[in-house]
Amino acid sequence: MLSLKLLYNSPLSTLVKGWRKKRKKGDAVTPALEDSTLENDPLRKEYTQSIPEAQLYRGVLLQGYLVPPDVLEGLDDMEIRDDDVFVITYPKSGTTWTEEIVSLIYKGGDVRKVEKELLVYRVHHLEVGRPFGHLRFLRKLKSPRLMATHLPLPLIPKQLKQSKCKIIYVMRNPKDTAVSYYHHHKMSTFLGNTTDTWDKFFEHFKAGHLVYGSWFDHVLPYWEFCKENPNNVFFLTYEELKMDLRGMVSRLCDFLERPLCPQAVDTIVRHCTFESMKTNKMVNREVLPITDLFDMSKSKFMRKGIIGDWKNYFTEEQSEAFNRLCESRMSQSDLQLVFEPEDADNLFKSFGRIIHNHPERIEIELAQEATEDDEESNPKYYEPWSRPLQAFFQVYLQSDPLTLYANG
Ligand code: PPS
Repeated sequence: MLSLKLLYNSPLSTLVKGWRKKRKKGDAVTPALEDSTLENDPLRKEYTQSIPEAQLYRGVLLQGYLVPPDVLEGLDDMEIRDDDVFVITYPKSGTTWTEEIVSLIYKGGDVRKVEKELLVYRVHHLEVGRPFGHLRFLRKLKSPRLMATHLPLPLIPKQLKQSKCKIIYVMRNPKDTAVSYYHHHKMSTFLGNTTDTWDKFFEHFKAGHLVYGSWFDHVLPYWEFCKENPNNVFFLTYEELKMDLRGMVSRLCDFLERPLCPQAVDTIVRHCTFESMKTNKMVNREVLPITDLFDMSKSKFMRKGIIGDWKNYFTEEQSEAFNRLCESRMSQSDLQLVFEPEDADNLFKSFGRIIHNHPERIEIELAQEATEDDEESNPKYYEPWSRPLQAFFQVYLQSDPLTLYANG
């Protein structure tokens, strides 16, 4: 059994750290605390100081434990295979959930094949791994490789952006993501087991200080990337998994070109409910090759698993301030966010998907548009590709731009 304390805070750490070459200004990876701009930003500095061995990879803050700099430096040129599968997320967006589903799809829905193997050995993290030889390990994996990353789009391997391999991007509404990430910071040794209050954490999230950076900088480029590559990038939301797990598992089977019989899909659905995953030691992080990654007395990894928990944390002012931030950061985007289970339910009933501008949804919308008598006086549905018009609707016509639906 390995321990982070042993790896990073004992004489053994000189091996791990000493082996890391001294990095200088201009390198792709540098110690985050050497960033001179921190001096002008005390709040960001405070957060950066709270992350053990924090590092900057091309300007994006990353944890220091178990993210070896040589891996980051080798990622650009990593070879990607056409049959690789990647799950990509901003942290706390439904990574584990999607990984377990994908892993089971590749095992033909046979849960016996995952009962005794930890998820971390079935779906491999791109940038988080063993302190030595992680890239080599990934290179040696047999196909099809199932992998996951939290890296923002500009930082993923170059070939991954051009490859035919399958990418599943999972988004969760940023308010619930923030709350889940807050608890994750409390429980995670590699994030410093923060004792910050929610109010302080919220300020960091809003300002984009956190490990892996700003939620908006993560999600929005991937959304555009998905629209440019609809055949090999599937954009999925946590809320969609929550509303219709069966439907989304079936869609994932289609996307991955791994058809399964209805019984196998049912088995995956039963296995991947929150209740089932919460007690499943192969996924709930209670058993891990490194023993002290998480302090489960602070929070459980499988914590609540719901849409809308943010309402138990955000004050009204925080919620409004965050809505304004969404408006300003997303006014040019047609990406749909859903913060309430009821809204998710309504969208699902109307379209079978939450994501606006998803190819499936465009078809339904176009059909509905065709039946509108007077489109101009009732701008309920806008042409998904008409960005300026849409931005206008979002900003000026909607009482709550976050539901992204005009009134009426
Ligand atoms: S991580 O650390 O980035 O890999 O975390 P990630 O797996 O992305 O997200 C963890 C949150 O997902 C919830 N989760 C689920 N919710 C519903 N159903 C299922 N099956 C499920 N599996 C994981 C998990 O509880 C975390 O959310 P919160 O809100 O903290 O409960």
